[in-house]
Formats: sequence, structure tokens, C-alpha cells
Amino acid sequence: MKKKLALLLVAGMTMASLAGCGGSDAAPADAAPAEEAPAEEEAPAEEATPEEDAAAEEAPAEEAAAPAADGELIRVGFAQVGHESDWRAANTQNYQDTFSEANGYELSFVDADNDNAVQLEAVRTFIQQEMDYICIAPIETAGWDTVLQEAQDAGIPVLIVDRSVDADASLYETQIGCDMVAEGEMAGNWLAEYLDGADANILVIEGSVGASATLGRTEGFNNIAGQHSEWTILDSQSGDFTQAGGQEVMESFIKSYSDFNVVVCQNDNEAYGAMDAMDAAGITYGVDGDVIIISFDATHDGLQYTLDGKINCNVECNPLQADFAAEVIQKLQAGEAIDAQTVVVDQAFVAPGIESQYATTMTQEVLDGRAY
Ligand code: GZL
Ligand code: ZN
Repeated sequence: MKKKLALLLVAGMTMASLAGCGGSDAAPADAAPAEEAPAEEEAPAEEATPEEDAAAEEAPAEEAAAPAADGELIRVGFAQVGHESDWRAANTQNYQDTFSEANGYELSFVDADNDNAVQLEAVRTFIQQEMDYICIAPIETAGWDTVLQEAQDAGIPVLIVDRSVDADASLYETQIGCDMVAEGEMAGNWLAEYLDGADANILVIEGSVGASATLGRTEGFNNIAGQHSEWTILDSQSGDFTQAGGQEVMESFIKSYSDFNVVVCQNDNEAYGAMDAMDAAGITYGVDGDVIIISFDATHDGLQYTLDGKINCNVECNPLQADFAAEVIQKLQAGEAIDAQTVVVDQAFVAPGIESQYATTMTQEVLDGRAY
């Protein structure tokens, strides 16, 4: 499978992607949870009207095959994970900015609210409506073969975006997203460099159960932890990638463990919750505290915390991926070959005062230069 490494030149991203970037001028402690986007931004994709059906039947096959040929909009159904995190809000905004009518698309967007059944239903609705393309950001890796086969039987190309699925790769056109295992290993490698042989008692607040982001980050971090007999992973529980989940798990960890010195949060919103819980318990964290915090996503607020020394290390997973999906669709429209996989390249950031071979030390200009 040909992989394409997509080095996201953040500066090259359209400033439009900034739209919807939750301002983080508020003191980090007030970091706003992800915008509570309504469960469905637009009315669920409606049944095609008889006129539309009739029109589709009349259009000769070749016209239907190139929906944009006569200036018609390319109809894209997007089954999005939900609105669980700031990262997700930035990812959704990026898709809505990119798949706009001005760019030649009609986007039908469904926020599946972290519910597998809702997401599968959304894909089946897109199939019934004969979308030209379907994008899926799968909540979980499992359970996709049947509906992907249905889409293929209906002749609708599917793009798997952000996360990945545990399904036959011939059932979809491409997978676009970050290398989650590499992200986990990046966090582990940084921790080993930072601890320099010192013991670590580690608590992990995992992401949503069964999500490739969770599975990959866990696998990658454990690959490195397994090389350090002086590290102990005391416990690992899912915080569902939300701030409330992170706080809840951290509160239960604090009740059970008193000797931890590292907390790994598999996204920024969980880290915000974990910090709230530690504040309430009088536990200090960050570069001047007793507990090292590692986070993932490197969203605007997450990097503000990192700049402030509250988060020691923050591993990026760039949410601005819609351009890669649009590029695949344009190539498919033109009958050109496409890459089976696009790996969105990440980097890591560390708090001021920390020098690392694995990460960029945060400064105000680094934060100001970020596209989300
Ligand atoms: C990562 C993405 C994850 C983010 C979380 O690509 O799937 O889901 O890390 C989001 O913030 O909820
Ligand atoms: Zn070691």
C-alpha cells in the first residue's frame, strides 16, 4: 500500500481553517470545552425527492459518473465522530470550510455524537441518497465491513478519515490520518529523555474505547514503557476524549493512588479535566509540580497550557486534514490514481525550560503561529 507522508505546512493552511478555533485568551483554567455543536449540524440527509430520483435515472451513466462535469456540486456525505473535543471542533470546521458550495461541493454532515449506531445509520442514509462520495471518521475501528460493502455495491467511493478501520482495505478508497502509534512512541521517548533513568509511576487516561487513536497511542506508549523496567503503569482507564471524562477518571485515580508522578492524557480535553481534579485535590503538576503531564492533540488551549508549564509535553495530531480528502476526491473525479494512505505528519511540543531532541520548546510565537 503506497503511503504518502503529508507534511502539513501549518503556515500553508488557509487562515479560513482558523474559523471556529476556540479562542484561548481565557485563562487556561477556564479552557472552554469543545463547542457543543448540535448533534446534527444540518437536517439529517433527507430521502431524495421523486424529482431528484427521476433526474438521477434520466442522467446517462457517464454524466452521473462525473457529477461535477456539468457544473453540478459534488455531493459528499460526512459521518463525523461527534463533538467530544476541541480537536474535533477544529476538524469539523476544516471539513465544512473545505467542502463548501463555493468550492464545488454539497456537504451533508452528520455528527454521530460518539454513537456507533448513529454513525452506521448516517452512512446507510448517505448510500440511500446516492452521495457521490462518503467520508467516515470512524468512532471505532471495528464493525465496518458490512456497511462498507453496501457502499461499494452502490458504487459510492468511501474515504476513511482521521481514524482507521479494521476492515478489508479493498472496501474503501483511502485512509487519511495521523500515525497514532508513532504519537504514542513520541510521548514515551520524550518521557524517557526527560526522566533520564528516574522511576515513573504512570497513570493513563485513555481516549474513547475502541478508537484507533486510543489503540495506537496506547500501543506506541507501551512500546517504549516496555523498555523501561523502572516505569510502572499503575492504571489505565478511558476518559472518552472529553474534559468531563478526564476529570472523572482523574478523581477516581486520586482516590486509589497516592504515589503517581506521571499522568498521560490521550487528548487535551482529558488533560483539562485531569488538571481540574488535581487542583481540587491540591496535587501540583507541570514543570514546577510533582506530577508530569503528557497530553495529545496540541490544540490551541493545550499549547497554551504547555507554554504556561502546566503540561510538560504535548504531542500534536493535526486536525486540518480536509484538503487531503478533497485532493483524493478531485483525483477520483478525474480518473487519476490516488494514494491508498495519507499519513499526516505530527510533531511534539514541550514547556519552556525543557530542551528535547523529540520536541519543540514552546514560545509565544510558536503558539501565535499555529493554524488551530
Ligand atoms: C485523533 C482524533 C482524536 C483526538 C481527540 O486523530 O481521532 O479524537 O485526539 C478526538 O481529541 O476526540
Ligand atoms: Zn529506562
